[in-house]
Amino acid sequence: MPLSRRSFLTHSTGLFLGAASASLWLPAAARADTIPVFPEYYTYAGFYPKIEAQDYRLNCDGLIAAPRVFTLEQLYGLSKHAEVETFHCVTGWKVHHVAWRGIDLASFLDNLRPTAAARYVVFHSADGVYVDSLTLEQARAPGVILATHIAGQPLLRKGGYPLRLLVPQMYGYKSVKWVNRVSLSAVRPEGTWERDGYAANAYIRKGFSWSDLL
Ligand SMILES: Nc1nc2c(c(=O)[nH]1)N[C@H]1C(S)=C(S)[C@@H](COP(=O)(O)O)O[C@H]1N2
Ligand SMILES: [Mo]
Repeated sequence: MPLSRRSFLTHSTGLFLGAASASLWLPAAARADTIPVFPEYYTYAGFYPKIEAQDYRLNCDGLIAAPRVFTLEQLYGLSKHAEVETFHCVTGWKVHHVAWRGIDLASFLDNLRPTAAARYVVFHSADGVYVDSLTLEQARAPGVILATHIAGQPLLRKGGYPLRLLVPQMYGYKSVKWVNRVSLSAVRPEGTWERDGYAANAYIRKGFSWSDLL
């Protein structure tokens, strides 16, 4: 996504001010107890689902021992994995030092007992539109969580409340917001961004990005 003229001016000013002052005017240096401001809160569906805690359910189905349904209370009970990560959007922005808490996906999947035929984990959003997937191996990688909290507080509505995937090794488009269904499958459905030509295996590439200048 090209920089708008206004944000280019902001970037240029930042370069003149020098690196030392950068943390004063950017979300990059968010405090651990303050929810960091993301440059964008995307909604491919065109709206932010409004999900009430008591109505929310996570449905797990497909190639697992038996279908399962979790309430938010049950999920909060499993949400024990804390980590701090840089969040990268493929369009160029990133947010440093984001403190997440969530459910370790590897152990969650073990608990669902995928059948031998299961190869992919498909994440559906309550927005009814957005979908993405991981291979079972990618889903079991360290740090991959179903996030419930950011900076010690429940996710923001626009940030995926009450549950979003977080795949720290990959670009943000893999990290489905408002997850309400996890389905194990033998085939990989095309993800929302893959339809537009983006990689299914969206590992973050090292190298130049505009936001490195911030
Ligand atoms: N349901 C849903 N999940 C989504 C998106 C979306 O539009 N809808 N956008 C993705 C993209 S491209 C990115 S970079 C991150 C952005 O997270 P944020 O919207 O919390 O900043 O969410 C991802 N997950
Ligand atoms: Mo993104």
